[in-house]
Amino acid sequence: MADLLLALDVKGRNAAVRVADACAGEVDAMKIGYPLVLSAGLGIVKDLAKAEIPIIADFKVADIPNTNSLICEEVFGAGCSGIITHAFCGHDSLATCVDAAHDHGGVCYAVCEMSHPGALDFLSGGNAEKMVEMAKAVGADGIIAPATRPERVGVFRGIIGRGMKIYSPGVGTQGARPEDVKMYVDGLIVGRAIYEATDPKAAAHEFHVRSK
Ligand code: OMP
Repeated sequence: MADLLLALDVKGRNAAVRVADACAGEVDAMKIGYPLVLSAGLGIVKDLAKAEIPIIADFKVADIPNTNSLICEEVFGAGCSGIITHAFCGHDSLATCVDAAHDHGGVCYAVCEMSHPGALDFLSGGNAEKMVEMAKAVGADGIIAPATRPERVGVFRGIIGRGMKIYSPGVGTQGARPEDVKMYVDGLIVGRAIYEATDPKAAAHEFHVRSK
């Protein structure tokens, strides 16, 4: 069964804590990113700790190694257990994040192909495959790959084998279905279809069941 990773893209502390508490027991991890951290501050990591759900920081880190390193220090110092970075900045930028994560006992996932249509405007023609190879070479714990293109996730799984994780966004509001991609992935990333639901816990439960 694929894990369920809640993308907590709500704004403000109260909304975040309400959704996180409601979903406790139904999600395996939570992902926080710019919408929540810019509105509530990085202290939100401590505010969410009560839900006892591992927190992954999705800052899609994309800078030179030194800046990436500074970002990672803040993320892991705040109490996050993982970080999501872009892969396209190259091996040294990505390796810095992987090493920082491992130094803190955390994990690093590299975005190798995105889920929206425009993702293919520039990063096509075999570049995603090269990023997946690079992520494997520098010891990343896993990759982010699009549920909106299940056949591509299958290709990436073929490259990395079962030694690395694949987490996949795009199910729910972006139109993909868990049933089409669950065989390739270790986890599904779901945001709006859960946090905008009238009953977020019930919505999370349904995704859990459908990812079995
Ligand atoms: P929903 O579309 O609301 O389910 O949210 C999807 C979540 O996954 C958001 O937090 C996005 O930022 C994130 N995401 C994508 O949607 N597509 C990608 O290619 C990569 C990510 C990601 O890195 O998590």
